[in-house]
Amino acid sequence: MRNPAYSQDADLEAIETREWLDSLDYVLHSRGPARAAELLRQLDAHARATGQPLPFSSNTPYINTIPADQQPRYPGNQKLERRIKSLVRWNALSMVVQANKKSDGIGGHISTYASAATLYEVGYNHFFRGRTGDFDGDIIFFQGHAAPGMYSRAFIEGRLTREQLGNFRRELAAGGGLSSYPHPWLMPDFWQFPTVSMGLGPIMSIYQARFMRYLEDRGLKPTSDRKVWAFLGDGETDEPETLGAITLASREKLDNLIVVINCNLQRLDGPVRGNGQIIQELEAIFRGAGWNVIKVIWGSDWDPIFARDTEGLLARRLGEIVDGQYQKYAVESGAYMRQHLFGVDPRLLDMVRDLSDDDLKRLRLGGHDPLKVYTAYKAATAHRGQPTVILARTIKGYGLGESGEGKNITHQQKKLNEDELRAFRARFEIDLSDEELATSPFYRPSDDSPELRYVADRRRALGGHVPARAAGAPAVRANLEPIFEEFYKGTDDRKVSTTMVFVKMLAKLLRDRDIGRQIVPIVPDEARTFGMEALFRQVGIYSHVGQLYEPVDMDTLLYYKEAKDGQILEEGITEAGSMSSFIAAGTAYATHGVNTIPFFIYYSMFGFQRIGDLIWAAGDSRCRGFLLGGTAGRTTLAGEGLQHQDGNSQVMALCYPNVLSYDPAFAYELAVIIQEGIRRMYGDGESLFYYLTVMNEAYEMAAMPDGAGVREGIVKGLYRFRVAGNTKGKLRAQLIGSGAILPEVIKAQGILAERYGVHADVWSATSYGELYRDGHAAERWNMLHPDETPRVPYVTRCFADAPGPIVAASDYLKTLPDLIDRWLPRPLVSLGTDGFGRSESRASLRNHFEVDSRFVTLATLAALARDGQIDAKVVQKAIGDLEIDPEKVNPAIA
Ligand SMILES: Cc1ncc(C[n+]2csc(CCOP(=O)(O)OP(=O)(O)O)c2C)c(N)n1
Ligand SMILES: [Mg+2]
Repeated sequence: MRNPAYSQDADLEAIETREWLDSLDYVLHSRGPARAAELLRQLDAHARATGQPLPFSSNTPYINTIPADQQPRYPGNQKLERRIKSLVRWNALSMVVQANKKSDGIGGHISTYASAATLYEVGYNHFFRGRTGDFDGDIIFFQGHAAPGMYSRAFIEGRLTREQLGNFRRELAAGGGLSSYPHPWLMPDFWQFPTVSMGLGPIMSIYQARFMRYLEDRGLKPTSDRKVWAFLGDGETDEPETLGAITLASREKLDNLIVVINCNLQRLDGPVRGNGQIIQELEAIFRGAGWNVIKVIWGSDWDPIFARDTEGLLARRLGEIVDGQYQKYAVESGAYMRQHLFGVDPRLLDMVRDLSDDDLKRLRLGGHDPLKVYTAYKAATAHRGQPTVILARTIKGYGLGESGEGKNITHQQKKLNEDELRAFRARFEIDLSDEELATSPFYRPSDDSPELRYVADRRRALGGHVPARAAGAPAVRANLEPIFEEFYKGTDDRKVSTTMVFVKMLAKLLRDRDIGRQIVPIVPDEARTFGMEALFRQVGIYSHVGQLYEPVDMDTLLYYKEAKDGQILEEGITEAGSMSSFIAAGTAYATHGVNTIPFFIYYSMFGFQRIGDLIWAAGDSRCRGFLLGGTAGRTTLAGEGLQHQDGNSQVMALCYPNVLSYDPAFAYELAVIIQEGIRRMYGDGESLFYYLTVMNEAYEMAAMPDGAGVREGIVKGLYRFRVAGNTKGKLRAQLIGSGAILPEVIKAQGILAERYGVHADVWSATSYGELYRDGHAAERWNMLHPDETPRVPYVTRCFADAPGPIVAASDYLKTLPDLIDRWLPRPLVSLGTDGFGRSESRASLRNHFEVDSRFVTLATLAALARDGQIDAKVVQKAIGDLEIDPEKVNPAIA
């Protein structure tokens, strides 16, 4: 350990330091902090102008940002609040202990909440505002692993029953249970945001705070002082999503955002930064990014010690100690701390001479001291012009004593033996007898006890309970037929892509008098890729400050227009950020009582594959809206190569229970699906969202075929697009195509008829996913209802009387068409794009992946031969005629 008095010229240096400090004190007192800051700035500039290499640091000393003499008075009854906090602590612990007694291995976390209890309780008693008639309440992202504490709080507030608490992590138990973590999907009246996949809460909170500004600036909500609070772990800051968007928050001056990082210096396996200091690291990052940083490191017990530190020795000493060592102090005795922390310098020892070893052991950290936490929260809520991060130091497993406080295993701690429970009871003064303790029962005093009356009073004063998820916003007009009608007609010989069609639809929706204002277009720097630049001018790009510069293209029609009431969220190159905006907009009906309709269009390969976990969180959040995978398809995107060519997303989308995924080929399909989506999500209020792939290949848009069942089929996932020219012919087949591969299938229909006398019907499969879900739903129902008339899957009904082999071609993995195989009358032949992409032309790619009209033709002939309807020689000859190389490489492994 280094001795702070290391210099030989220590005395001289001390005098010199004193002189400088005195000068600074003089300026501070006589001229104020602004002048002092200006002098420091000039000193720094002067020193740097000499060319000397001066180290840069954006750190402040390892002490509290707000000094003790600037603390406000604590407004609450600290004694009662401590009692309440102890009750919440007890029941949180009891929930986990009981759950694991009943069912070994059911899991749960004790130590996260144990370290964060004060951070939450000060919030519950003084800051977190609930929803009232004219105020929507604060928005709080709770740390996922602290969930037992929130349930316990809700129990004390009388919102949850003993039975519910007893069924923590047993959601399927009789009487209902509580989900392990915050899940709006599972507890839609309680949780607002899913946070437990680490890193997602922080990034979602930033975009939520920005979306609130967007709603206000666009006049969709009146301006308010609602706050977004985000609670996270210090280990969680290693996730790229946690820190990846913090400059957005400072750039946008989001002073409605307060992030509280519980710096217990530990994560799951051990210390977050054993050999460093996570608080200092985070301080530098956030200060560098332009945030207001408030460090809450030391509790009030330390104030008198710091008062003796006139030379800054203690602050310096504390700044030298690495986190692994701090953790050691948390588990060691006071004597150890005296010897190792203070013992390096007699002057430091002198500062604590009147404290016993027990006193030293009991010195509280900032994050466990309500006054320090209150001080930080108060300053954060009053701060203007910047977001605030509070770095609060705590001990993981605080109060668990020998059994877990500060231990490396504490994160996994789920059980406490009787001695440990007794120690906990004593420490937090819980009124339970020894006999009672054995079962670690839930404990709640009567409603008219001083504690519960206080709780009720505080919550009433703050507007009601949190967390609480409200549902509902006024429904959106369901009939959008006039907007979409024009797309039912074909384009004759004009070639357009489905992306162009989509952009046109979006432009029309934006212009609509009724719902135009509610549309939220979101792009991650790809608007030009999708030909959306006309929208820049039409509705503007959102910017809280408007446009402070003259855009270079000002003299053009489609200039880059930023505006305070701009409607497009142009997020820059961040799919994760865009998705967070999508979630904010798609859940605004619950968070803000406003039905905003997000359309997030992106390079399809960078969606499910890259930000799948955020899409999962959107599902959990009961999000609504449209995801559009642009430039989709493995062979549709020419020239780009394997990083961009998406043959995956339609398959991946299937994993998301409330995502409806479609691969439309024509404008009318897109029109029907979007209309249906708006009706279901915003008319009927269903909690689902859509994934639509749109392509950049231009071809003629067919007109919507006449006939009943086409619209229904588009929505259900399959309909007959075109019947064979000759349905009486001997050789028949059924061809299924989807998306940009449908035109290839239509072409194959012609080749088969003209050259091989095979008369095929063509089907458009808009959604294999929906067909798969429908098929399984029918099967399941039949299994459970053996004596009733069996249900027949929709796809089975479609092909009931359809003759000939069934061949499907898709721009996605073969597994996608294979999904419906079991419900077909004959085995499906599927063509798809398994394998890595290539930089090539569309035609070469479709040859390589074997999905063009030639391969659809060949596959059909091969299937007819398989069924004994034609001779193998015909197939052999076709291979030559179609110029197919039978020895070509297998694309699936190439
Ligand atoms: C994306 C993700 N990866 C891993 C985990 C598993 N996990 C749960 S808690 C935890 C450690 C949390 O440490 P920290 O953020 O410091 O929180 P603390 O409990 O210390 O407050 C880990 C790794 C997770 N929940 N999410
Ligand atoms: Mg931690």
